[in-house]
Amino acid sequence: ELRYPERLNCAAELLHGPPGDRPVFRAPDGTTWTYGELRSRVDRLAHLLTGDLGVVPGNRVLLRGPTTPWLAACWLAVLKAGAVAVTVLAQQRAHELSTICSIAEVRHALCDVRAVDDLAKAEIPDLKVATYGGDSPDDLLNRPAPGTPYEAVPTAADDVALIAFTSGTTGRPKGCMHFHRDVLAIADTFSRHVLKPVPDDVFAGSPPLGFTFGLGGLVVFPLRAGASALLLEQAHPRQLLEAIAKHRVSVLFTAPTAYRAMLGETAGHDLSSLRRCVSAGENLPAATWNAWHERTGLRIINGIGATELLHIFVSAADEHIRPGTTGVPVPGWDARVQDAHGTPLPDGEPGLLAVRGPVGCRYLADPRQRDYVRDGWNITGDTYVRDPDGYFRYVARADDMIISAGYNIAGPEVEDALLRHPDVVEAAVVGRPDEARGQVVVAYTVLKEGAGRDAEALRAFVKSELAPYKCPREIVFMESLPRTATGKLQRFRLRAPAGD
Ligand code: 3SK
Repeated sequence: ELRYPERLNCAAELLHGPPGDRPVFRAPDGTTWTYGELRSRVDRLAHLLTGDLGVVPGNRVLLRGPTTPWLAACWLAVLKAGAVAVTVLAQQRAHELSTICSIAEVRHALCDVRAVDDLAKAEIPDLKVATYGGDSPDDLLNRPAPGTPYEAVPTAADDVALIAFTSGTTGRPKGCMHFHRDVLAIADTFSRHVLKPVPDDVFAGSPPLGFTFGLGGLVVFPLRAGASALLLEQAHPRQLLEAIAKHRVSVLFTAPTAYRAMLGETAGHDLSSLRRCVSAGENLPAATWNAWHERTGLRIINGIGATELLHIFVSAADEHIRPGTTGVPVPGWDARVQDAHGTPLPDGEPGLLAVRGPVGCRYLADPRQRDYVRDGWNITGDTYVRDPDGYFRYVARADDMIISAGYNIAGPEVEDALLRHPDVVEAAVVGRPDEARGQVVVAYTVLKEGAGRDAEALRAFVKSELAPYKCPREIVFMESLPRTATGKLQRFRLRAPAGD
């Protein structure tokens, strides 16, 4: 069981450990910050926040900007000052920012000078914005500030440290409140027991800090281990490959689609520094796991996490990995499969994944809390099967099951089959309403550059891999698939009738 003191400031806790001359953040241009430099920059920022900007403990502070050491330092300073970080995504526009600020009652913002336009257009009453990274004397980093240490606000372990917004794959954003102890708990469960980082590790990856997958993987886990992180403003697959080779990255966090996209481009890139590859954010198809293993010799650590629960709660590493499954509950977490009434189901039967552990879902002023937490279990909205050996196998998002002529068809199983075809780069399979069959299976695919669009050949391939009733009735070729800002597939947009 995890035990934290009653008074706990997670930012102070993450910052205090390693020697001052150890590297902590790296940028693509070679700039390196040491732990000592980070500590003094965070303290300077905390003085400015609580002095010039008038932030007091409990205030919610919006953070917006590309993934840089300064964004990470601002996040730590907000928490060290006892305020609450609301980190948003670069892709979120004025309207979304207004909604988030209204739900979270945000009155202060720290914004990278390059990302201020949308914030300026947003309608946010009484918002005080301070930019960082610019030339103006008004810019936060150019203002005079005490060079003295800033004493961390002695927050309670269960004071709110951050509010992470999720819109899932559709709907009004929900703000998930997380405590100071939650931030340490994700490091002391998944990172400590599954990832097992060492101080010489160099972390890098594509998820932004506004997505808790990235916050954990690029800030919380490296700091808790006394390691360092390369923070990339641009992290498309090719840039990731270049960065891994150039900066000797050893721990990689990215999503299944990025692993798949990197596969086509690994030639000529030295990946010998990599020792850990983590995949989450979406289901990792077995085809992608196998292809990555064949190409690199590395075994991807698959995981399922949720913004509601801050990070990963089912996973496996090393010899415990079973390709095609997500893994087992991370030490400290409990998981089961249950029916819609909350009754546990026997192994082998698909049902709703329910989890409980050191972090729970706490939506800010949102009635959907009642649906997510039932009888102390968090219901993630995923359909899973628990195998007799205790491994959890992803089936589909609960609302992504297709029922066609009485057959239950899991879209991801058909996607996995399509991805085994050498020409297919991405696939999304949905049900389309049909008078005779209830629904029919439709596949949306993205092909490798130069591959011929032969739907019949692809259908024949799927029929050779799966029972024929699972074969898509129609195959639609796309240039790209619709995704959320965090890279999750928006199946609802594919299900919508044309023109929506
Ligand atoms: O969305 C997810 O699957 C996820 C994974 C890891 C950590 C956090 C999140 C939200």
